[in-house]
Amino acid sequence: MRIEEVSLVRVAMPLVRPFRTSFGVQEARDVLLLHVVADVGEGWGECAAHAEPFYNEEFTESAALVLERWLVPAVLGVELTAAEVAARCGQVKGYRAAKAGLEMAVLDAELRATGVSLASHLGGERAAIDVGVSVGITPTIDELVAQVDGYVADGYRRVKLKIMPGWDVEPLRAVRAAQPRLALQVDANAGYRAEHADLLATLDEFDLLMIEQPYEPDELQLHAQLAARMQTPICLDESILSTLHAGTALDQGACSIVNIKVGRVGGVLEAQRIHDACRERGVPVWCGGMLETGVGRAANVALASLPGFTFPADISASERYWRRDITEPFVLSGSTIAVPTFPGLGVTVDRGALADLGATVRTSTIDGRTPGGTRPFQETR
Ligand code: SMG
Ligand code: MG
Repeated sequence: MRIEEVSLVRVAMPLVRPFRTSFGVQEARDVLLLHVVADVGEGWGECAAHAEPFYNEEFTESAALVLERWLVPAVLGVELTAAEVAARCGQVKGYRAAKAGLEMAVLDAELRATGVSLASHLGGERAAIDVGVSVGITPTIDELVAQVDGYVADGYRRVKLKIMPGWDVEPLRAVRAAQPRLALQVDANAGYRAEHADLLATLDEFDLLMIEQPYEPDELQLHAQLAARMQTPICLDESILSTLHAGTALDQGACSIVNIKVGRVGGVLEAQRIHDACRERGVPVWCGGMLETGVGRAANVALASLPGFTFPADISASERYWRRDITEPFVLSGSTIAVPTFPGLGVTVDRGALADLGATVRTSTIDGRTPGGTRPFQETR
């Protein structure tokens, strides 16, 4: 296909409730969507970067700038397939969430044009996926227990608690007491240091599915040391940026479970390769979340329908995040979410909702008068 126009759609979306992790609190998402118009039709993608560079280096403003200056010019007016987007963007180092958003939009256009859903394109095998909910750090332990009880009442059968030094053993003890049989796991977002190893080892008593990313992303050796002394499996999130990273971490014994996020690894196709590599080694994976809108959520749900995704995903129903999403909402059924079956991502972006939320749109197009020429980005709405 030939890409004729790319728009960056930026919209501030307030979260239903603030989400606190070991690195800070979020009350709204600075969302960046990609819209492409190709000769075969249109497609949408979502860049999963957040407003601040606290989860990883990338942040929305930086992703938008890199897209405008380098990534979009690398694909605009070019004849390509979605599978070639990553290579065309390869000169730019990093910025994986920006690349993932662009690839997603091109892939959506390609699959819509051929009438194939993303899930079937990737080799998905399930009509619905098991999901859980990720619960942020709350002002009090009572509020945490109340939130967890509420999500369990909604139907969620797996809960992930965010932990950090000073918010680990006590909150876990309270939640375990209230929910003795709940499938429970924790995520530290790299909040711990080597001196916390003894404390982390005591978390074995809570019968957790896994501990996610206790240490800094580069600390593979520390993770391996912890894994060797704990019964609870270690899962890596921030450490794994590629199939190569996944292989290295597994070889070193730094984890035995891998969290796969489309934005963190540079796109849904690299995410699929990590899944394949882990499956070949018999390593379970699961799909992480970055508080996506319906656009990114659709890609996550499709990905999580692949057979190697054996733990419940951090893909909750739309109402857990948004009062009004910008696509049709994903709804919970039991503790599952249905996999879209329509072509491409299988969701429709609600332009009216985007307008109501005050979205800004910047667009670059090919210049019909100059062979190979493009018009620079300008605000269009
Ligand atoms: O999308 O439900 C979601 C959020 C899941 O906890 C979640 N994501 O490290 O796994 C993680 C975090 C990253 C985002 S925290 C603001
Ligand atoms: Mg995580």
